[in-house]
Amino acid sequence: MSNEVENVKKHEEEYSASNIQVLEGLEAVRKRPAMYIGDVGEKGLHHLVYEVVDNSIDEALAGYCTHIEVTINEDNSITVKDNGRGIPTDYHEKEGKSALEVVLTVLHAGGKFDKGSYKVSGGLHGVGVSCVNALSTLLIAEIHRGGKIYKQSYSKGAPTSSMEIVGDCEDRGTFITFKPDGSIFTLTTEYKYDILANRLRELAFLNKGIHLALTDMRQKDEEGNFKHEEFYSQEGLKEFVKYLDETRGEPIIESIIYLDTEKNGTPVEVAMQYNNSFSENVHSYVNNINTIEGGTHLTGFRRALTRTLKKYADESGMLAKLKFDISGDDFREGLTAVVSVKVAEPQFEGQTKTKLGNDEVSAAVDQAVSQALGHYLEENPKDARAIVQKVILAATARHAARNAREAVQRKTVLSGAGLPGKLADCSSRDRSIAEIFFVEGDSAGGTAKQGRDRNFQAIMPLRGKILNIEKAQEHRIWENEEIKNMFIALGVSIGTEEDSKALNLEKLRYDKIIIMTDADVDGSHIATLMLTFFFRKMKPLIENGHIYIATPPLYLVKKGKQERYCWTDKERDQITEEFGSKGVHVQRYKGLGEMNAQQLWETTMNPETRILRQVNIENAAEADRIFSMLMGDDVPPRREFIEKNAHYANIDA
Ligand code: 0RA
Repeated sequence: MSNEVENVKKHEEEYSASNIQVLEGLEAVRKRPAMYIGDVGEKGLHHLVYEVVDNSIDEALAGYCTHIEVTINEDNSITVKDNGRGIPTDYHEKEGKSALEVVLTVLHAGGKFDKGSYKVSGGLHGVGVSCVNALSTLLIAEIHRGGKIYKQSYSKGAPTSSMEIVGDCEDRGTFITFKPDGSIFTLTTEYKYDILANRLRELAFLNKGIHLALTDMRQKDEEGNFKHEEFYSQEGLKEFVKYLDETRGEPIIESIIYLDTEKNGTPVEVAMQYNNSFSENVHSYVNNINTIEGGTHLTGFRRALTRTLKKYADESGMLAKLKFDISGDDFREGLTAVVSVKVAEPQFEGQTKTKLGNDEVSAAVDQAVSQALGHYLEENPKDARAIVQKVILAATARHAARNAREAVQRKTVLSGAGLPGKLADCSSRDRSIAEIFFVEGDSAGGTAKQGRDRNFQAIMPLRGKILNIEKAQEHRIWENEEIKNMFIALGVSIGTEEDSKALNLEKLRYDKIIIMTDADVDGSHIATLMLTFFFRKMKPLIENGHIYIATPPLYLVKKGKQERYCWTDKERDQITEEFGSKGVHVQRYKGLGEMNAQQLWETTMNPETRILRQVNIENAAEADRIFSMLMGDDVPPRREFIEKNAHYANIDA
């Protein structure tokens, strides 16, 4: 028996004191799980996996690990394997137990006693594996280290066995299997392959050279192989930008502008590409966390981009004929870019704690980008001219858009009156209870008006398809009646000339904004157009959880006087069976219009009985890609996608 294990055994009897303290720590996690992992819904459930994977990523970034494998087991437990050094198993004096047990039972213990390396990864909440342990009915840790295999089991954060040597090995690494506690994750304990795949793909792009893999033991193909994908990126963000741009317009420059460097001790990696689309597609990360609120790294990037391009444009003389000035936005139209920095002690600010506050990072990114972009422009004059031409085009279009936008702005900001004629407003002025339904078509709009509770529900019918934001130029957007009406009805105003992306939610008139369309291909297309609009032009509405999708039922199953609505084929079959198949009539609802006001209220609008899906952006980069694909020129994949996916993939509605 090795010394390490002897030590552990010796100290097992004197467990109690420190152990109780530790358990109290993890008890807090079980009592208020949302405080530690964000929420106990689908997001939190998946967050457990990220928490474990992040530790393996740290091990890889420290240079000790090359492969990380995630498996969704048949029972929805998860196994994460890596080939790192393995969590230390030796006896830990201060805590009176093995280091493994410390890592698994002490909050934030993760890399505490590994002073040499600084933790750059670590999930958004950075709480460590002990949290995962606390929230699992079973956790098994298997460590391959120093030729031995160590194993220990836990339940709800407490060990249910002592650490034992169970065999010999030649490899090294950490295997963690955990089963999330259904009494905590009451909404769902079912893992979604796509959510995990998207995060692992993102991690592969963000950490070039690491092999990641995902296997789903619940899904087998005809040949008996489990669903499996590998994620690996040799070129990091360069490939990330390529991937994001696959679904967008045509690139206007020869190659992706790329840099991977370190400035003042801050690792900075940036990739960028211009294409002929009209939207900005810039994503930023700090320590592998998507900083959706931006921060100093993004400020540094923008400043460098604007200054360097402006300087080049001025010197080229291309701006001589321009009669109006260029704004910062113009430099980013059609830009796809990813900015990733690693910061030793990140300060996260903002509503969702995804805004980097560290001042020093701004200069680091600025310097790195100015240098690399400056060189690129000098060495590629043809591309440089193409970019400047694109910027001039953007400035011209913006100039044309200004009047149109300001007209909308004046109307929304200055006049309390003048709500759109088509809006049937609710009587309550209490925003916290008020809802607005955007309804497909005038006829369904009429039914909804009759069926609603007019006290708190407003109805706004939309005629036909709304403008495709993805393909329209800015001024067309602000001139569009339907879109103007939406802004006016919602009461929000758009930002100033300098920051047309800022959205003022202070005057938002409704807490819930509900998209209600038919449950068919056309309906989901319209819903997607609406979501694209919110995503591109009113993102804070999504980020703050104001956007919902109504789900009308698919079927009405009737037998005599009995009637039941069904939302899935499975439900329909169940109810049909329950009713006994004789004399059962199944009605398929193709559109909202097939229901009368009472039915629409009962099934789709009544807060007591309806099913609302809240739209959130789980993964902004992936959402961007999907919206570009759905709304872009490349029609075949869109068709296929819409037909296959009723639920808007990662836009986790
Ligand atoms: C603490 C210290 C060391 C490694 C780890 C933790 C570690 C944790 C996890 C979690 C998943 N995979 C992991 N791999 C390693 C340093 C070990 C040493 O100095 O040998």
